[in-house]
Amino acid sequence: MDTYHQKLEQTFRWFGPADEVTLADILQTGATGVVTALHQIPCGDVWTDADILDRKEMIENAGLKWSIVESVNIHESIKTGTSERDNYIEIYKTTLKNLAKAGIKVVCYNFMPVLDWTRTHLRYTLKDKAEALRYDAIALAAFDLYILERKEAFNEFSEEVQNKAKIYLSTLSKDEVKTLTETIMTGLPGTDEVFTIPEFYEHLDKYANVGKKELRENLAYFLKGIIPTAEEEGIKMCIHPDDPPYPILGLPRIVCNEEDLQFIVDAVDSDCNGITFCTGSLGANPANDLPAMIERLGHKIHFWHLRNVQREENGSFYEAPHLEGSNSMYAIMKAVITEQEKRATSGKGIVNIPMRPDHGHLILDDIHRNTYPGYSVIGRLKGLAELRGLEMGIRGY
Ligand code: DNO
Ligand code: MN
Repeated sequence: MDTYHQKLEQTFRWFGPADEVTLADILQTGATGVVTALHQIPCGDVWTDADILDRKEMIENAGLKWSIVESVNIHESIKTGTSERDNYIEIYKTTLKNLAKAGIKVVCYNFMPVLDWTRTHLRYTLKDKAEALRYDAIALAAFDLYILERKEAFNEFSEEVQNKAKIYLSTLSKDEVKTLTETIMTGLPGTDEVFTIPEFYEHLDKYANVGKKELRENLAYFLKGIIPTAEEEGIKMCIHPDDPPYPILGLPRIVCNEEDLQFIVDAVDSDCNGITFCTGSLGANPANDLPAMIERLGHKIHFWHLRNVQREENGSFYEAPHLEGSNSMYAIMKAVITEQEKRATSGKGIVNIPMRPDHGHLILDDIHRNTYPGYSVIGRLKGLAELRGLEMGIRGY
């Protein structure tokens, strides 16, 4: 096949046998690849050959391919830089070796302290009655100031935001306060983990001396530890950006913009030290010029997360339809295709880089399924179908 005519590899995230979305459903979306992880294994434990092969066989028996691991999560000791980190880095390397043995060679991870991605609302109703994930900066401030009661927060938010947050909180019922708390305190995707406030404070304490500089150093230390193994095994590591792309709840964030991504790829200069380019996460910051970032960092991108957000006031946003919202998916897709063509010409890098529609709305019968937040089936299928058409339209065939 002419390499110029290679399409992006279309993938779909699956949370494993516990997911309401089945592999048979995924096959019908037209995706050929599955993005999954062994969510049942606690963070910091090794992924054994047997467990990996079992999952791989399950996926292949359904007529699909396990294209990417998302994520092999990073133990908190690595992020905070404690003495146990070397042990956890060794475990991480063993997992990478075991994945390589099974032929799984792209691994997504993130370096967000304590919480993974954060939202304040999981069922925000749009005009067409679809339900979307939303991050309301005032609701987050209300939680931080008056529910978590974090002292430093009073120096971090302007008086205007503090007032708005107080008013916002006064409109909530007891149940709504509980829902807001649980939504923000949700831990790793694919688990039912929700932190209590005392548990969250325990974690927060561990970051007392870890600011942006230290967190960057700890990420560089981790990369120096694992990238040589990734190179030996032919594994492409790709870091997922922080979501939202700015510090929250007193925790530092270091994967928010081009400068951060450049620091990361420079920390260890290797093709195996790469990026998951998530347009939804990075796109929540209006200063991120996504097509320009793709042009400059493209050669380090091993995985595309394509989705859109509608930015609102004060850093709030909601997840918009894939082709609408604040970022031009047309301009993004053009930049993606340009990167592919560069690779096809130079012969360097995977040409049909995997993409997934990332999140989707709750639409039609999605409402009746108990899927993980953001990971509906019909909503994501709609996003995938739109992106597939956009790609084909831009290519002209
Ligand atoms: C957000 C989503 C998340 C993401 C993980 C990265 O944009 O893609 O579910 O996959 O936080 O490891
Ligand atoms: Mn993403």
